[in-house]
Parts: sequence; C-alpha cells; structure tokens
Amino acid sequence: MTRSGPPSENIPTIKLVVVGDGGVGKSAITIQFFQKLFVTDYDPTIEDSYIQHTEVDGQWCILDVLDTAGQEEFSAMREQYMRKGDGFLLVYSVTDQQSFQNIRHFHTQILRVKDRETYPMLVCANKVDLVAARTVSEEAGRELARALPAPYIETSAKEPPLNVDAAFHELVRIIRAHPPRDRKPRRRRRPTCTLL
Ligand SMILES: Nc1nc2c(ncn2[C@@H]2O[C@H](COP(=O)(O)OP(=O)(O)OP(=O)(O)O)[C@@H](O)[C@H]2O)c(=O)[nH]1
Ligand SMILES: [Mg+2]
Repeated sequence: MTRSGPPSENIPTIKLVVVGDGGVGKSAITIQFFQKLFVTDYDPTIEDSYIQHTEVDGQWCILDVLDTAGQEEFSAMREQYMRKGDGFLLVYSVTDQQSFQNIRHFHTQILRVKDRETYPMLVCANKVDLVAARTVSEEAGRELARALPAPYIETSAKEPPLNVDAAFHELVRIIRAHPPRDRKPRRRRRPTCTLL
C-alpha cells in the first residue's frame, strides 16, 4: 500500500498551546512529538513554536504548537497566548504536587480569557516513568480532570515515550468535536449594584 502525503491545499491550521508550571516537561513533550527525541537538560522556555503537517484519524491538519514558559517570571505573557489557542494541553508533573494544584488556575484563566463556559483542553500527567518519585496518583489526577471537566492522559517524554503522540492527537480530536460555534459564552453574573 502506498501512503499518500498531505494534500497541498485546504488543510486547516490548528493552534495548540502547551501550558503548565515550570519544569513539568512541556518542552520535553513537545520536542518528543516533533523531533522524536528526549531532551534531558532543563533549559527554561520563554516561548517556542513548532509547526508540522499531521494526520489524525485520516484527516490532515497543520499543527501549530506553542510551547510556553512555565516560570512565574514570564506569567505576564499568558493572557496573550491563551487568546490564540484553539486547544490547550494542561501539563503537570506527577512528581510535583504544586504543579498539579496549579492546573485549576490555568483552566480557570483560559476560560476567563476565552470568555467561554468550556474550551478544548486535555489534562496531561507527565513524568509517569518516575515511579519512585511520584507524589500525585493517577486517581487524584483523574478526579481533578473529572471536576474541571476535561479528559485525562498520562504521559512520559522519556524514552520510550508514553502517550506523547496520543496526547496531541487526542487534543486535535477534542477540538474537532467542539468547533468554535458550539462553545457557549460564559454566563454573566447579575450585577450586584446598579447605577441609576
Ligand atoms: N524522567 C522524565 N523527565 C522528564 C520528563 N519530561 C521532562 N523531563 C525532564 O524535566 C526537566 C524539565 O523539562 P522541560 O520540558 O524543560 O520543562 P518545561 O515544562 O518546558 O519547563 P519551562 O520551560 O520552564 O516551563 C528536564 O530535565 C527534562 O528532561 C519525563 O516525562 N520523564
Ligand atoms: Mg519549556
């Protein structure tokens, strides 16, 4: 059987944004997805973007992925990149409780910036290869994801990678299943005081 390459026109561009605390493995996951290698050094990101034709479930798309800065000192850039994303990978490390707690904040901030009740997101529990250092259980991760709500996946960027392609592909599926016209605006709270 011959595999055909991407069609040359009418390919939709899908913008994915990878968010989460510093050091959780956002760059490692992204580089593993695009370049099929594991980066062992920690070099904090300011902002990097990657673009590639990708086939998901037999349909081609241009994946435009923004790998963001987790370090607090760059947090002022967050709202700007959140506005641009069609979908978000919410990454925490299973060895870092604080990064797990902060997933809620990223989720809330994305909904606020997008002014939507829901938005395509996938919770990504990374570094599951570090079994002995794990402090956030799968159960806790799934419970948080259910509460948001968002789907949940466990990943490892280290060789052999676990679920790295699956995470990006799943987010593309979520975006395709919830086109922008289906995303409800956020309900406005009634004003508590009326100016006459
Ligand atoms: N064992 C293991 N180490 C990982 C994994 N993912 C990332 N790391 C390591 O964790 C460190 C931080 O990874 P990065 O990908 O740079 O983290 P980041 O989330 O991009 O951090 P910022 O750019 O500062 O936001 C690096 O030393 C990586 O090699 C993983 O799945 N397993
Ligand atoms: Mg990084």
